Amino acid sequence: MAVAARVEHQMTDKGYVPVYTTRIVEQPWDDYSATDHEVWAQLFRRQRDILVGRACDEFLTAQDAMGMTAERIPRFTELNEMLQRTTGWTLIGVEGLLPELDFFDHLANRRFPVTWWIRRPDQIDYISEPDLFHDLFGHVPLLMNPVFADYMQAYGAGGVKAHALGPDALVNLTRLYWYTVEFGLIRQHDGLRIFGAGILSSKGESIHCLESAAPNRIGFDLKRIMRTRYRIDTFQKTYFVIENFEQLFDATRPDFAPYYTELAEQPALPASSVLDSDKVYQRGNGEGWLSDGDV
Ligand code: HBI
Ligand code: FE
Repeated sequence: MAVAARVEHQMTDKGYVPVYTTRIVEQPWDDYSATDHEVWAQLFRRQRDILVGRACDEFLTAQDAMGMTAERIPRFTELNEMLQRTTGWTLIGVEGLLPELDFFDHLANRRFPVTWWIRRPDQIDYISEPDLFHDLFGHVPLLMNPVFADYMQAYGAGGVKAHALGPDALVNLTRLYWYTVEFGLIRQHDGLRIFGAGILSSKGESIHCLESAAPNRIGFDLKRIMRTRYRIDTFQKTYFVIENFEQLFDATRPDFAPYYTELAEQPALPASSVLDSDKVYQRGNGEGWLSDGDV
């Protein structure tokens, strides 16, 4: 296992939490052990099997184009050559979660922080914090898509502004990231597909989000999302569905400040709520649409 003194713990009002450094680290590629590469290989094969027909075409195509394979943990330097040629993003190595303002500032400058270490074999099915597999496998391929790449930068710029406005604005904006970049679905010509990295890096949720009758699948609506609470400890109760990546980028064109003011007057919505104004999508998998009767 590649190791470094990466985590310290600190007692806060949220309990005993890990605190990471904000420094940028060079990926210690030569230090990855055979076990690290095996964990990558196992996760990579398992997810690719599940994601054909479930992940959006843009994701699968980009992942292949980047040369990500099960064989070995990718080198950031190699992925960066490809990203530079396409959308101009740069991956930077980090120890783990960054303070929000640091994170937003990187995105606003087209730098995507990637955790350098990979989970242990006993954490294959679940890890509560982002590791290299989540960050690289889940987030990086779509940075090759020009429209999604611009959306990520716009989100970062919006984050820097929200941070200056205060904690309530930040709560609203963070929900947007959660319900799009992490847990978003997209409607493709043949049915609903996944584009959110939190789903793409999870075996259970990749199946649940499309095939379970339990969660809501609701049309993307910016202010609706900004009002909606989310769960970090179970599968999502609601997924929001975009029609295409342009819709996502277009939503970030306006200044969000008036939205935050408007939303401050309204109560937050529970994660599982459905409103009369919601566009509700039927459950769909790679085989196309299912009618109400099939659910
Ligand atoms: N830091 N490295 C890293 N990766 C994230 O996804 C991340 C973060 N810091 C904050 C954060 N995400 C969330 O607060 C998002 O809402 C932006
Ligand atoms: Fe993530």
